[in-house]
Order: sequence, then structure tokens, then C-alpha cells
Amino acid sequence: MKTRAAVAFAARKPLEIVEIDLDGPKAGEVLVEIRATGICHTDYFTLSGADPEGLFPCVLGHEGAGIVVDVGAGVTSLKKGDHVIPLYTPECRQCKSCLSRKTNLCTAIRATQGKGLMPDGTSRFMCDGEPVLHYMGTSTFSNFIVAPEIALAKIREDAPFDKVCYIGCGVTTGIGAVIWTAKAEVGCRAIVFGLGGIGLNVIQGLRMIGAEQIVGVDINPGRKAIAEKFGMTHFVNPKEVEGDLVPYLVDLTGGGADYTFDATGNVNVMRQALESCHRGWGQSIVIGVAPSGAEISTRPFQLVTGRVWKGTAFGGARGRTDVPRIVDWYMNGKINIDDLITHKLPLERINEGFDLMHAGTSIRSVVEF
Ligand code: NAD
Ligand code: AHE
Ligand code: ZN
Repeated sequence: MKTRAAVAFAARKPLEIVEIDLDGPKAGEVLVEIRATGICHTDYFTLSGADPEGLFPCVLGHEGAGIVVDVGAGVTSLKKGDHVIPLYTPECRQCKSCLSRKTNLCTAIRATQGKGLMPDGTSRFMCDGEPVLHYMGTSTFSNFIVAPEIALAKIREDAPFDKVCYIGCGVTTGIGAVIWTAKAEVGCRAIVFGLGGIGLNVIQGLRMIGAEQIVGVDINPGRKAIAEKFGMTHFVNPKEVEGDLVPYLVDLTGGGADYTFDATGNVNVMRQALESCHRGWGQSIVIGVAPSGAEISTRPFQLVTGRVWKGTAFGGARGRTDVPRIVDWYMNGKINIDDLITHKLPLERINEGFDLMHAGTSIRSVVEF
């Protein structure tokens, strides 16, 4: 069949909207019509050429929602007409990682996924007779995709695609980093570095669990008002702080934060986040994705004196289990997604979504098919 898609033919080039070929689902796979997709900073990161796993040509996008159109042989948990959110972190419930209950990082298909291929080692996308690669196992910048059954979360049918697509990455990552990775508790003090599509969901998660103090740090003063709406108690613009940022934040949080979160992808900020933690117990959660070759550093003394550095992927969420619950939270009014979706675009204007992200004008742009 044919599908309309925004194809990344090469790094650092605008996406091109073209009709490409899509093979039907093989055994264990599902054909999905994507109805809406968000644009995450990670899509830009890969398009920029900074991603060691970035391969071209490919169809980017990993924050989508849609409807099952067809299923391949052996698929039992999904049927035509089901509403789904594709998962870049699948949940097979059988691999060593899933069975460990210690991580959400299912390893069932990670090797082929990282090469832009389906689990059988081939691509379902073709353009002019040449293969086009998948991305993160999702490729939601295509109107139709094929994805493994284990990489699709079935969601309720009354949830609007143009909102819950954001649960495919940003919402789950931010809220999950607080509740599943940090396991932050009522009354804690926290600092969130980077108040974009992820950081604002960290703030929302911190408000949900009853944090006492929620400090937001961003170089874009335009983030202050929206972050306050989501629960931020103190805003810090590093450009307006005289002297070092870390002692300023340690002082502001009464000796350091119980939890800090990096949602910038900047390794210098990650160091500031670790060093702003409270001596003896503070935990710093790395969410941001950093370019190929970038490394984090600190004095080992920071760890010797009890600070903990942790990372999180997809907020520690087990997608098929947790994503439908987060959709319920949205539908029951427990979380706010609407105010974070600042722009809606047709597929033809998807490149504007990247421009808006750069300019710091958007929180999330959503493309509707
Ligand atoms: P975004 O562009 O919407 O937001 C980034 C924010 O960081 C912006 O508000 C920007 O002004 C701010 N910022 C930039 N430099 C800063 C600095 N030096 N100090 C303070 N603030 C600064 O991006 P996003 O979609 O929110 O993604 C944030 C990061 O999280 C990216 O690196 C992305 O790749 C990563 N990410 C990781 C996961 C995961 O599972 N670990 C999931 C989604 C996104
Ligand atoms: N390919 C990159 C790493 C990118 C990365 O860390 N991705 C996150 C999700 S970002 C979503 O916006 C993730 O889930 N990581 C775990 C995994 O298995 O990829 C690189 O540096 O090679
Ligand atoms: Zn993302």
C-alpha cells in the first residue's frame, strides 16, 4: 500500500512529504493508521546528526496515536479498530529485562529497532524501490506504519488522538521520571532543569505526588508562566543569577534538592543538576539525551557524599501496562495535556514544528493526519 510520510532523506535537511510504499504486517506485526503525532526534541536530535544511532533515509516520529487497520499472523492482543499508542520502549513480558521487574527496558527487539529495522531484519517502507528505515520502532511521521504487537499499547476509544499522542513520549517520560524512576515522595524539594515538553511534565508529576518545593530552571523566561500553571513554585533563569548557579540553588532549596531532573540534554546542566542535590541522599535523574561523544563528569566526591546519579527512558514506564492508565488519568482530568499542546499542524507543515521548537515558541506541536 501507499502512505503519506515526512521522510528524513539525510541529516540536517528539511523533511520531505512524499508518498512511499508500505508492506503489510508480517507475523506478530500490526498495521496502524496514525491519526496524530507530537514532535519531540529527540526527533530533532536525530535529524541534527547528533544521534549515534541516526540512520537515513528514515521516517522519524515516536509520539503518535492511531487505529489498528490490520493484524499479521499470530497477533492475539489487538484487532482491527483498536485504538493504540506506539511504544518505542516495547513490553514483551517475556525477556530477561521484563521478567526482572527491575527495568522497563525490554530487550526483545532493541537490536533491530536501533538499526531502523523490523524484528525480522527488514524494513516495511520503500521509496522508489529503495528501503527507507524505521525510527525507534514507531515512525509516527507516516500516516500508516507497521509495528510489532509488543510495541503497541491498547487505549480506550473515547480518548482524542490529537492529545493522547503526547503520552507516547513526553507526558509519560516526565511524569514517569517522578513517580517510577525517582519514586519521589510527598513533601520533597525538587529542581527541574529545562521547562520544555518534558520538563513541564516533570513539574506536573511533582505536583501530583505533593512536592513541597518545585524549582524550575530555564534560560527561556517565556517558560515561567506555563510552568507556574503546572505547579512550579520558584523560577530561576541562570542568565540572571550572579555567580555560580549551583550554590544559588543549594541555598534556595535549604541545603540542596531531594530530587533534580535534567530535561535539557546538555551535559554541563546535568552536572549542575547532580551537584544541586542534597548531600547524603539527593538523587539526580538524567532525562535529556546528549549528542554523540558528549560525556558527563563531576568530582567523585559528589557521589562519595551520597548523591545519586540515575537515568530514565520513557519515565520507567512499562508501556502496554502503564500507558492505558495514563490515558485514563488524562480522561479523568487528573493530568493536563491540552495546555502543553501549543501548536497544531498538517503534515505538509511539519518542518515548521521543528522551527517553533528551536525558537522556544512551542511546548509541543502536534501534527494531525
Ligand atoms: P524542548 O526543546 O521542548 O525543551 C528543552 C528546554 O530546555 C527548553 O525550554 C530550553 O529553553 C531549555 N534549556 C536549554 N538549554 C538550557 C540550559 N542551559 N539551562 C536551562 N534550560 C535550558 O525539549 P523536550 O522535548 O522537552 O526534551 C528535553 C530533553 O529530553 C531532550 O534532550 C530530549 O531528547 C530528551 N528526552 C528524553 C527522553 C527519555 O526517555 N530519556 C524522552 C523524551 C525526551
Ligand atoms: N540513540 C541515542 C539514544 C536516544 C535515547 O536515549 N532515547 C531514549 C528515548 S528519547 C525519547 O524522546 C531511550 O528510550 N533510550 C533507551 C533506548 O533503549 O534507546 C544514542 O545516544 O545512541
Ligand atoms: Zn521523545
